[in-house]
Amino acid sequence: MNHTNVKIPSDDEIQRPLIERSARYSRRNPVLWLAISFSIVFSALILGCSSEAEAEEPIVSDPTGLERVTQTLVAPPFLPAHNQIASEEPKVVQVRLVVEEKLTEIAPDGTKIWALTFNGSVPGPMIVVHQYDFVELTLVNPATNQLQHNIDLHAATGALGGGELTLVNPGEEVVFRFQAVKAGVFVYHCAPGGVMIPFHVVSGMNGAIMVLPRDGLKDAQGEQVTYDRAYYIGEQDYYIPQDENGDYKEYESPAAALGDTIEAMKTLTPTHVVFNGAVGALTGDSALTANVGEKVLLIHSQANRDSRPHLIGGHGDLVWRGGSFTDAPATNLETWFVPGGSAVAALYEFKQPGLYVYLSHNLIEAILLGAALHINVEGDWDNNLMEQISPPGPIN
Ligand SMILES: [Cu+2]
Repeated sequence: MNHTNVKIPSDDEIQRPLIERSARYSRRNPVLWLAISFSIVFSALILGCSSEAEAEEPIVSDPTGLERVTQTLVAPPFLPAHNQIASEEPKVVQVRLVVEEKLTEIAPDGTKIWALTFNGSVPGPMIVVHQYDFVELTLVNPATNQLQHNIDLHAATGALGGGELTLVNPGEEVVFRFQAVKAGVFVYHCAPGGVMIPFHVVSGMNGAIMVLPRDGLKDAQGEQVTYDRAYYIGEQDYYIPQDENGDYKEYESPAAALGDTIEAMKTLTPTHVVFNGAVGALTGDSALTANVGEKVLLIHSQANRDSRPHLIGGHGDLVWRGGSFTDAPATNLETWFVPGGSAVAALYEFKQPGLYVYLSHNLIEAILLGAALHINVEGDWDNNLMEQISPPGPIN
């Protein structure tokens, strides 16, 4: 990509409009801040609808004056420690993503890919902030890597979602800040230009960020709803080149894999579709866990391709279609849709114990290509909800 004719704003230029707007909403005026908070809560109570509160003037502060916190990112399917409801004014949340190019096994048969990763995992770690927080992201590209990388965050506004301001060569790091003005779950991914964009994304270089409303999630009636657990499921389509015998090929480096992989990608037919990086990554001992009576938030991202998750034996009690927390969630869905390039959140309260399968309800992709995981749920069985009246036996 030619970056020479793209004007990259100076730090001063980035800050100026924020500082100008901050005159009204400065943290240095706690009384005003309290009044704003009250007006949002009051609107939500009166109107019973978060979207009305969202229609308020955006809260913009001078980010340089705000409290700074560091978020320790963790590998999916887990989320970093976070509060569901923000009790204070917006913060500057510092996160660090280190790019790792690593030969990674993606299936039990030993198939390997040069995974291009944020922090070593496919998908990259979930970032969690609240609406109007500032995310200050350090992107590190160690000298041991071969390729140029960057990050395009769908939660960010302007400059290719950060892609123009974050391009780093091996041996460089960059610090980048954006304000999370939209509430929802959003994909982020590497987008270094040209064919490298899909190549990096289908090599694993994508993740998600959750931007919670400051006063938490709301159900379809606008009532506050909280979750007991949250898991992040990143769906990944891989296109592994095959030799003349149909065996998957292995390469010396990501650059060596590029040509053949591009040809495999052009078929638009993935060889693997997996959750969290590898076939069976979240099954057996690595299955997700929950208890009967717990509300579990499942955040599902797909950076490149459409998907249709389904929880066998359960439902999407609340599904934030398209990932937006500003809109009221859909209710009681059997299967929901994740458009390629997005993340979607679904909440389910488990009613029965057992080993649940959560999969793509393209069942070919689920069973033959890998898009399935297990959730091990403990608790008491409710015969009223389901019971075998008589066991299998001879036909009368
Ligand atoms: Cu990259």
